[in-house]
Amino acid sequence: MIQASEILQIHADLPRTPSVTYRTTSPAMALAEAGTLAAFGFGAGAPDVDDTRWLRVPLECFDAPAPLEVWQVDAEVVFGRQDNVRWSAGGGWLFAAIELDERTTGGVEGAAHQAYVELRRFMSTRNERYVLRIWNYIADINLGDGDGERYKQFCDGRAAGLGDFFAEGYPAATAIGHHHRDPVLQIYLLACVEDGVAVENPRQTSAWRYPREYGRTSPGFARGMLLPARDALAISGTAAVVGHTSAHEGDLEAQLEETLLNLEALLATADMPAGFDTHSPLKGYVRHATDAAHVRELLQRRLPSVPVLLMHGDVCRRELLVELDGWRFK
Ligand code: 3EB
Repeated sequence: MIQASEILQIHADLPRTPSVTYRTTSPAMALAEAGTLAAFGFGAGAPDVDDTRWLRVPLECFDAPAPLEVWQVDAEVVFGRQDNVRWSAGGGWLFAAIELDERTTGGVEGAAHQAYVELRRFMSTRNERYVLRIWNYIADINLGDGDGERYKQFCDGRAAGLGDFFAEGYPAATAIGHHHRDPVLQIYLLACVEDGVAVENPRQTSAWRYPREYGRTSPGFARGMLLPARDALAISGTAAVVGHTSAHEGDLEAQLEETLLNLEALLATADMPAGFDTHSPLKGYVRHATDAAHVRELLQRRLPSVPVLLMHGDVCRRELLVELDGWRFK
């Protein structure tokens, strides 16, 4: 018979959920703090720091100065590099990142293929077997038409590189277009020694079931992922997609409202507290820089007290003007 004390023990052994904060500090300060697993700088102004836990994300932030994003665990952190993959680990958690220049891979499909092959090969050497959350930042994501659109080429390469890696279930994910002058594909992930619980959104068709019109290869991602300790939800890139259809073409405000309805439905499905507050850092990706002030004002009104980083980024469907992702901590 299992004793209550053993159940508590099992629970206590689960990796403690990392913290995610946005703050105005220097990379050196953030990286020197105990338990820093990763720190992110945004845009061309982010400094180059020789530490595998530091990542410069090729998206411009509309806040000046751009805050850093910092991930911290309650443990010692070790870090290193293996071929093109830089990584750090501690407390049962793993951060891994890869950046490939498409000019060395023959385009975006080749870059996605190679990046996922390398990430997969690296993951096979690790105890943190469960990839719970992935971010993909892609140059000129909406360039090209129909099946030739670069996002669709990315999806083809990603699926080919992954093979059966996510056969047991997809992680939560984001895929956003960047405007960096170099055609770099950047992918980073958070993995854990324990599995999470994938959550789908009752308002949205699961991405892997999207019909053919959205491309040869359906994107493989879950709408959200509960971390093993069940006290945090990783929220995938979420836009005004209802069923599988883009809603409110050309109407920024209506798209944002629809996105918030999607997020509320996701929280309810995940059994997380309703609404967003100081414990739910979010990112907003805005297609047109001229919409940034409007999006900031709408979010301040609708989600007061929520830490939001507003970034210049393109949603993978060209009719979509804004997307949100982030975290809901209990
Ligand atoms: C959507 O709802 C928006 O290709 O990994 C969101 C999150 C989107 C992840 C991906 C794509 C991806 O379909 C697009």
